[in-house]
Amino acid sequence: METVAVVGKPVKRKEDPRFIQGLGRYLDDIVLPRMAYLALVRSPYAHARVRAIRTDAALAIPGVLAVITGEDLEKAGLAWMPTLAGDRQMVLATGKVLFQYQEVAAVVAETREAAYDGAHAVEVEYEPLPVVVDPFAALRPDAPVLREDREQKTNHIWHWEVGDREGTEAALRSAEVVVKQDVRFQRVHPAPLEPCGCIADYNRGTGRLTLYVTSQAPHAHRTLLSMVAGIPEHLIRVVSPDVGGGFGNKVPVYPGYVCAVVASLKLGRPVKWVETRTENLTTTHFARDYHMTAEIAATRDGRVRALRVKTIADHGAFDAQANPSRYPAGLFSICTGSYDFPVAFAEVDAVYTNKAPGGVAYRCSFRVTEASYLIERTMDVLAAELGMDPAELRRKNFVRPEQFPYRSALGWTYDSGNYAAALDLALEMIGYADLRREQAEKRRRGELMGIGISSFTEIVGAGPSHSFDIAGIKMFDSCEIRVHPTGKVLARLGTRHQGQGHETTFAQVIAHELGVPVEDVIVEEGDTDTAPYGLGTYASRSTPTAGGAAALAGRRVREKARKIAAHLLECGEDDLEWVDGRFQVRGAPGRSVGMKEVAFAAYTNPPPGVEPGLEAVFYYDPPNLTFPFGTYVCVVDIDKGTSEVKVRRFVAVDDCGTVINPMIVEGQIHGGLTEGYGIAFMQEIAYDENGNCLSGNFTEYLVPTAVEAPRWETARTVTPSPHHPIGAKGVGESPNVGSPAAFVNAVVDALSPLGVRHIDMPITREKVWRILRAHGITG
Ligand code: PCD
Repeated sequence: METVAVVGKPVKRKEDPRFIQGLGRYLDDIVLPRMAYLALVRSPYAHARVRAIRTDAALAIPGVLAVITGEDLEKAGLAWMPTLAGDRQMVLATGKVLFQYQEVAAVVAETREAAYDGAHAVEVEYEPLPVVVDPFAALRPDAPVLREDREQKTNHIWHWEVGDREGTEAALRSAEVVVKQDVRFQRVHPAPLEPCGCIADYNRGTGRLTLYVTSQAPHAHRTLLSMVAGIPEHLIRVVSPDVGGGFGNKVPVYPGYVCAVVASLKLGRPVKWVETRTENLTTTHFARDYHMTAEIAATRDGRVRALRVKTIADHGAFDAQANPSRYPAGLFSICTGSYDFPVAFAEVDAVYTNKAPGGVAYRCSFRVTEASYLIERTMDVLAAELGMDPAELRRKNFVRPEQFPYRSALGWTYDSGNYAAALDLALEMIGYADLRREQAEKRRRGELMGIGISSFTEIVGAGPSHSFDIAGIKMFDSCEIRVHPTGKVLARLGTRHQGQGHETTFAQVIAHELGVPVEDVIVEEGDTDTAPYGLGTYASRSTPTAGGAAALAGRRVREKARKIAAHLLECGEDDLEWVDGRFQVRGAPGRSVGMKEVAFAAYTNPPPGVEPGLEAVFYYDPPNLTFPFGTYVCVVDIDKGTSEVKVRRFVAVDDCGTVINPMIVEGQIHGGLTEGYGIAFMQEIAYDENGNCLSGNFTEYLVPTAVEAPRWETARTVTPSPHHPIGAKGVGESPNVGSPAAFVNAVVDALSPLGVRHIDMPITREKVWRILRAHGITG
């Protein structure tokens, strides 16, 4: 079937036949000749001085080839690596360890088993030191200084602020109503099903290093590796094979990668390192861990006048957040959300503790989830204070459609939006008025039912080069299109999907622009030897950036195709119109050619003076970010006997502008809502007072399955981005950004007759039980 106008169609995912047949090629599927394995020795202590490391017993184990320690790396100048946040992180411990399971030594062996046996046989002498797990305690003057390597002798890392401090303060002082709420976003983890890993393959013959790695950003990894290890960039090839979920976890560079590279350089053999689930949960990047306080000033009749936010950010042992350079707290300043605050001020202080480093944007455009949760939670606190319906309060304060492009008090220019439309649709779908009546009735009978609303605004598509870079590299993205003589198309992009469906959606965009069937376009990502330079896939940036590049590269191909078409149709270029995916002579619908004929002519019969071939590359630097939004409504019933919170209904109305593939977008929403559900009710990376991680596997860190997940009801409104080439905004993160507040607001609403105003996540059954028991409702 010839499908041409394919943007907006639920095209089946081109990648799925290989995935559902088990024919995907993930990192651990790759086995190279003479490949050795690497395992890491990790610290059992959260804070300790390393007195000695003895490797003889490990080296005596059959099959063990080498043991690498921090001292060895020091000689190569690689004991520490720079982080994206401008800090540095130990690759292997030198002097001391700063968090439990920190990397202490690496053992390389002929087999994976021997590598692990070797790792167990490395003897490390530790001298335990006092542990600091609480960031507030870490800031006290008597707290032990964790990072002795830094000049600054405190655990405070940095202070960041934005907005109008005095103006906000004045508005708070003179306000008719002020609410203040402490809100914690607990430490969570992206926990992709496939953990992180790599194979470093240094070839002494060619001098080339190939790094196969579970990477969301292969080009950035190549450049960073070249800068850190001093290997010329053209001698490095980074290949990110099929990736089994990224969720931000596969953006950073981890010590295991560096160790594998060093081992391969040392041995001249390929070296594979794949982490275990426990290593993934306890050492690769966590997310969130923000302790926030919000204050809203408002009028009695519910008009917001000011927002003030103060945050303590727990960064663990190293400041290793993956953020664009200029934004130490990511895009947290989107915390005014969907509301027209005349003035606002936000500040964040980052702190070291004896916990794993990170601060990755887990399904979140760099701290947007924290911001969105905070404002959506606090708006409900304000509604409760005013005795106002939370939907009404939101509607009253929304940025109105005619205000776009809207400049927020904290400096963002929102591209487009219609917040009331999404709210109205969601309320209508869920039957809001009836639910409130039902709730009133149930309350009279002492039953606990709650309705929670979240009208979030996202900010995705990092980003415009005027403000976005990572380690100096501007955050554009790219697409290269080659049209073969028979009209079939190969497209390569600088992004790297991990399950999102780019092989389908970008093929749709390109097919649409070229007027070819979507089946005829193959999309490749992830190999730095072939793909054009791009910054990768995270922060819902692929559609806003590479998606724009795909459309514009397609149009660039079409510009050349027009010359060839004019030659074939023996007319002037200006006489041609682009109609239904074909070049047609104006006023003569019978005379037309499609891309297939043009492509053949490009190689067999190009017009005089026109270069043969038909290809184009486009590096797209977006003028602005895109601002997807939506309203989620959740209905819960709480069982007073068991303390179970049952999500009865969940309606999600999303607006991501032009939709490329509605089926894929729907899948993205389901996935993100399920993750949001896990965060709201089940998950926390927790530590005891000695810094022992209590959430090191899937029996302690719970991942929702189809059994727990509620039934999602989805719908959409469409407000195109005015600046994106096809009007699309990102969407992958929205459900994770918007949903936690909807869940929590619903539970708090259910318990509000008991005087409950806020509950921190995860809302476990135990937490609910404690509240019910305190009110004598349950035994
Ligand atoms: N789309 C469409 N339309 C529109 C938009 C969108 O269709 N309008 C689609 C596209 O194309 C793709 C998807 O959808 O396919 C998505 O997109 P976006 O939003 O743009 O995004 P991206 O960039 O692509 O991706 C990223 C995201 C993120 S960020 C995350 S986390 C997650 C999500 O994505 N991850 C994941 N989703 C997912 N899925 C899967 N399957 N897997 C994964 O891993 Mo970060 O920052 O990284 O944390």
